[in-house]
Amino acid sequence: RKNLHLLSSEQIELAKMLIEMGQSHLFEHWPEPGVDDEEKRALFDQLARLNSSYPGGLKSYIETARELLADSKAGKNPFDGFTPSVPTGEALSFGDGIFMNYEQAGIREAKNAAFVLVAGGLGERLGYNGIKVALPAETSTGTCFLQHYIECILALQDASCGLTQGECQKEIPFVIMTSDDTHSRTLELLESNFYFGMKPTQVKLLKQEKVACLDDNDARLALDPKNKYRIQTKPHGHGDVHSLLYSSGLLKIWHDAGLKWVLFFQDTNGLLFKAIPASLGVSATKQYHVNSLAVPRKAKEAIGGITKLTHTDGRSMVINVEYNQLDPLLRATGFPDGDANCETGFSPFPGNINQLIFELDPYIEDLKKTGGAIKEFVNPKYKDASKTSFKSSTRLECMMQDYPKTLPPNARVGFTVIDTWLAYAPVKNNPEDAAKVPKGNPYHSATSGEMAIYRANSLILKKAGVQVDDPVQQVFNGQEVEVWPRIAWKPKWGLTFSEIKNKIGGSCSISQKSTMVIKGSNVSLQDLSLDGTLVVDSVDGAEVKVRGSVKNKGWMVENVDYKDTSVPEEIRIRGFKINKIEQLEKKYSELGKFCLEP
Ligand code: UGB
Repeated sequence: RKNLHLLSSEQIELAKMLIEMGQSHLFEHWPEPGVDDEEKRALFDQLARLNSSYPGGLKSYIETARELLADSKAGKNPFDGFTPSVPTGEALSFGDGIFMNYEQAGIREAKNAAFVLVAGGLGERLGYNGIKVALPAETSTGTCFLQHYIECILALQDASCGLTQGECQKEIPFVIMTSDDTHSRTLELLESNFYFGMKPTQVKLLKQEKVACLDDNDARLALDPKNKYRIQTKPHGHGDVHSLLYSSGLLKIWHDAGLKWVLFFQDTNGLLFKAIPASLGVSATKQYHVNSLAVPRKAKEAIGGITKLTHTDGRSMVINVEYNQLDPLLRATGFPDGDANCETGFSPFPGNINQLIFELDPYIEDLKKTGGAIKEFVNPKYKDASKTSFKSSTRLECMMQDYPKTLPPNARVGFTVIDTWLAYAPVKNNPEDAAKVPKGNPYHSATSGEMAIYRANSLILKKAGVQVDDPVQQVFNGQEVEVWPRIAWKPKWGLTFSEIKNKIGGSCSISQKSTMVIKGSNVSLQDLSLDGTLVVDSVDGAEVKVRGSVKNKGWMVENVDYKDTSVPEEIRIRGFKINKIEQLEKKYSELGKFCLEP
C-alpha cells in the first residue's frame, strides 16, 4: 500500500485484480518507497503488457490456468468421451490429371490469398544459434528459407495474375509472426536483403508476447528467479497467431480488399510451396473452411496425427492429435499397440504438417466470437506423485492447428494428403538427435532437409521426362541419405508441374554427380545432356534455350563433421559442404532470345 503512489490509476486497478486473484506474493517482498522504485514500475509495465496481450487479460489467464491445472492434477483425459478413428480426406497423387487440375485452380486463387509464416520459435531441438528462417534451405545456391518463401509468394502472385514478374498489380500480403527471440533478427535479415525483392509494405511482422509462468496448482504467477521485480515468462505457442491477426485488424483489411484465403506455414520446410497450388485448389474446389495439409506418417514420428474424434454424445470433429498424445489416446480407446504402423508401413493417421488453409470470411466470423483465443493446454512436470508441486514453473500453451476445436459442427473441415517427398522436409533436429532416429523414420535435420529438395526436384524432372540418374547412398553426420543430382530452381521458373513440363523438350539427361541451378524464369531445356555443373541466370524477358552436352568436373559434395567448429555452423549441421570445382555458368542480362549450346 505504501508504494501505491508509484503506480498510475490503471496500474492500481491491475494490482487490485491481481490481489483478488491470489497474486499478492508478487508485491509482498517490496521494500519501503524510495528503494528500487524504478524496478517496481518496471514490474507493472511488464504486468500491463502481459495483461493486454492475452485475450481476456491476466484474470482470464489465471482462471483458465487453475482449471487446466486442476484437470491435470486429477489426471483428466482431454479426450474424455471421444473415440478416435481414421478420417477420410483428399489424397493427391503428384502429376496426374486431378493433381494438375487442382494446381491450375490453386494458381487462379493465389491472388486472393494472404500468407502467414509462424516464426516465433527458437527451434530448441535444432540448437542452431541463429534464427531458423536465415538458414540456407540448400547450399548449392545458399538461398535461405525466408528468401525462398518470399520468392515463392512473388512467383505465385505473378502466375496468378497471368503476368511476368513485377507487373502484377495485386500484392499477396505476407505476415511473419515473430517473438522476442526472433523479431529483431528477422527484421534485420529482411532489411539487409531489401526484403528479398518484395515491397517492404507487403510484409508485416506481428510479434507474439510470451506468457506468465506459473509456480503451483493455484496458478500463482512465477517471479523470475534472477529478478524479483520481473515475472518469469515462456512462449505460449504458435496458436497465438490467430489472436494477433485478429487484434492487428489485418483480417478486416484483407476482407475489404476482396481476399478469400489465409495460408499458414512453418519456418523450415523447403518443399512446402511445391504443394501449395494443388492444396489451395482443393480448398477452393471443395469449399473447405479449414484444410490441413498432411503426409503419410510413420508411427512415433514427431508430427501430429489427423484424427476423427467422435464423442459419446454424437459430436465429431477432424482434428490434429499431437504426437505426444496420440499413443496414450489410442491405448486408452481399444488400440493396444498404440501409435503403431499398419500393413502399409505407415501409421493409419495422416501426419499433420501444420500447413493450414482457411477461408477468410468464416474465419473472421469465428474470431469475432472468440477474439482468436485457442483452446490451451498445460504440461506441468510434477515433483512427485502427489502432483502438488512442480519441478520448474509451467505455463499455458496453444497450437495454431487447434483452431477447429471452437468451430460449429457444420464447419467444412477437411484435409489433403500429399506425397512426403513433394511436400515435407522440415529442419528441426540437431545432428546428434537425428542420428538416433529409428531406421526408416525421417531425420528432420538440416542434412535431410537439403537432400530432400534435390530429391524432389530430381523426381519432378524425371516425371517430366528427363532421364535423371539414380541417387547414391551417403552418410553425413551419422545419417544415411539419398544423394540425387543437386537440382535447384527459382520458384518463378516453375511453380506447377505443367509449367515445368512445358520447359523441357526432346531427350534430356542428368548424371548423379551433376548440379543444375536455374535462376531465370524463361529458361528451357532441349536435348540437354548434363554431366557436371550448369548454372543459368537470366533477366525476365530473356528467353534462353539450353541444348546439347555440358560436361565438366562439377561441384562435389564433401563430408564435414558437425563438431568441426572451423566450419560455419549452418554448414556443419548438414555434415557436408559443396566444393565448387568447375562449372558452366551463364548470365543473360539483355532482353531477347538466346541459345546456350556448349
Ligand atoms: N512457433 C512460433 O511461432 N511460436 C511459438 O511460440 C512456438 C513455435 P516447432 P512443433 O509440422 O512438423 C508442430 O517447434 O510445435 C513456430 C505441430 O504442432 O517446429 O514441435 C515455429 O517457429 C505438429 O503437429 O513444431 O510441432 C515453427 O515455425 C507437427 O505438425 C512452428 O511454430 C509439426 O509442427 C512449429 O514449431 C510439424
